[in-house]
Amino acid sequence: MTTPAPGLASTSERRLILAHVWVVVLSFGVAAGMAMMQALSRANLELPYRSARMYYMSVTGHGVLMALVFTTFFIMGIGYVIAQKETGFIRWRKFAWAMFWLAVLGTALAGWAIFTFRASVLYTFYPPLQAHPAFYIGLTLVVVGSWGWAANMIVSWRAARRTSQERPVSLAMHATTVNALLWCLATLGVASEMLFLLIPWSLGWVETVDPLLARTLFWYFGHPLVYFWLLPAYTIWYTVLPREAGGKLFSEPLGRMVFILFLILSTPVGFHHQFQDPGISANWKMLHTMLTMAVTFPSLVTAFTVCASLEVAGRLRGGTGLFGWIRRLPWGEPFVAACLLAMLLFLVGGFGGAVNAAYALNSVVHNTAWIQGHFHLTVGSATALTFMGACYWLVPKLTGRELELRLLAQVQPYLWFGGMVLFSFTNHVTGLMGLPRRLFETGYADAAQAQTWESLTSVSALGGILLFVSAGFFMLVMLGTLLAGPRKEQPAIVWAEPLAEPAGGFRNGLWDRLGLWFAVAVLLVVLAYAIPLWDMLSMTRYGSPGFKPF
Ligand code: HAS
Ligand code: CU1
Repeated sequence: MTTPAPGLASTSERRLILAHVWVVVLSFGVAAGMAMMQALSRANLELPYRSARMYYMSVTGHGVLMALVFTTFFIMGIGYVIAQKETGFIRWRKFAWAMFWLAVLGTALAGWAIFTFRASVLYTFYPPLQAHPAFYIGLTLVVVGSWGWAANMIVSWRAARRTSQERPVSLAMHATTVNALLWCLATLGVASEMLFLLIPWSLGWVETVDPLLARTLFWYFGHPLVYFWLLPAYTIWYTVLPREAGGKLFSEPLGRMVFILFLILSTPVGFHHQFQDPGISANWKMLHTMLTMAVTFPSLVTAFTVCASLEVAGRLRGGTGLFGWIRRLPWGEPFVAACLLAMLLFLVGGFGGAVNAAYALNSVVHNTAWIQGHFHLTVGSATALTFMGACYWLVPKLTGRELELRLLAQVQPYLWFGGMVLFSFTNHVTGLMGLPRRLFETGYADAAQAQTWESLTSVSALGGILLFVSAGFFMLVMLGTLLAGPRKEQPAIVWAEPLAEPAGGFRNGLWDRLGLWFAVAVLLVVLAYAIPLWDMLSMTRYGSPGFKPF
């Protein structure tokens, strides 16, 4: 191992973080390859091996690897970086390794079930589609591994608090701890779904499963899951981007507030994925809608704060006039470009989210290609592109090696942006034209309606090709840097400075009381879920046997 950036982790700590990075890079590579096949398949191109069985296996593999594995391992890795910087070392190192290997084992089990065609149930694994028990047990192990990480973040936060009673922990530590708390609360839903419903059912201990209850427990988890993906991207936008772009963070207290609002508002909103489900009364759907509208607020504050920070950067770099500062931002820096382009795509994806959350509009877009357009702009861009950019920033610091193939790293975010524009925008439009999501055969035997969206599915496939090339560039840069980048001392990690000291100075304030806010979050969850869940458990329930159509 070479000398890392000053102040960054001992050799064994870097090994732990780099182990996470390896899983990130490899899972991303496999998932990106499958995505390309799917995009071409949906354009009805005759490919070798094209079949419904192959398609649903591939969509499951892509969804699980991208949404559950790539993201979770990145989030754990960056969390360790933050905790180590905050407190000087990573706590419970052996336990952290054990949790890492548990999550890897879980990924391997689920991967085996998927790639041997035993789990074509898509990443939301809705019953009555039924998978091999290894799939459910594997994913449960990934979650248990991530609980070990969450405990580590919370303990590190407490240690940092103890050493500095007066001054709050850094915004980065605050944010990663909030994300860990949010994760603990959210995963209760999926853990109960797995333990009480899906695992016993897949093992044959019970004959039937209640799809409505399972979906409800899934979405109790599924919505905060999207913020579990988003908050690390926001953490990077608040604490790394302003400085790398040459400026300062516009307001630190606003950042602290934003993460707390996510902690309390992320979970009690899951019914916005179930507007079209029977068995949940309109009143509860209404409450969840209102809370969904509320949870867009911290994102709007983020749009403002991050934009203001970028304006500071652009002006410090000599930008003038109304928009001159935008041109002055370092668009050629791979990390900065990835973040800026991710943000631009998220602007569109976020507003699409507000459309989804409106009941009447949801009935138009639900289960159409619009939804896959939406989530490729959010998790597929805001999150994934920011994480890729963060790898360009972080991996050289971890390895003490320069970024290899820098030109490819500079081009890669633009290719992703272009690919996503072609892919996601056309998916929004074809969705409005009635094209269902998750459909293998989009041609409907040349039906007239299907012909109207045909040219657009080809544009979307073209987007898929650009995304594939972009993913290939990312892989080459990462593998090159990890294995062969030229050795050179790297600058230390320094969080973005705030533009001005907060009024009243840097002191622990209301937003730093994580225990209090966690209690508020639990209370809101009970309010939003206790009665509808009780109703669901007490109504006459009709279970379903399992189905394995593919
Ligand atoms: Fe969503 C479905 C509502 C955000 C992910 N969402 C999904 C699914 C996924 C997903 C994966 O209400 C599909 C699930 C499935 O498979 O069935 N979503 C929302 C709302 C928001 C939202 C209201 N979603 C996300 C994020 C995700 C994500 C974030 C992942 C990371 N979503 C829904 C609904 C459904 C749904 C329904 C169900 C649909 C159905 O019927 O099935 C909001 O949180 C969004 C708020 C965001 C904004 C944008 C803020 C913009 C920022 C960027 C600033 C950029 C600047 C540019 C300033 C309001 C922060 C600066 C640049 C310069 C160059 C200067
Ligand atoms: Cu959601």
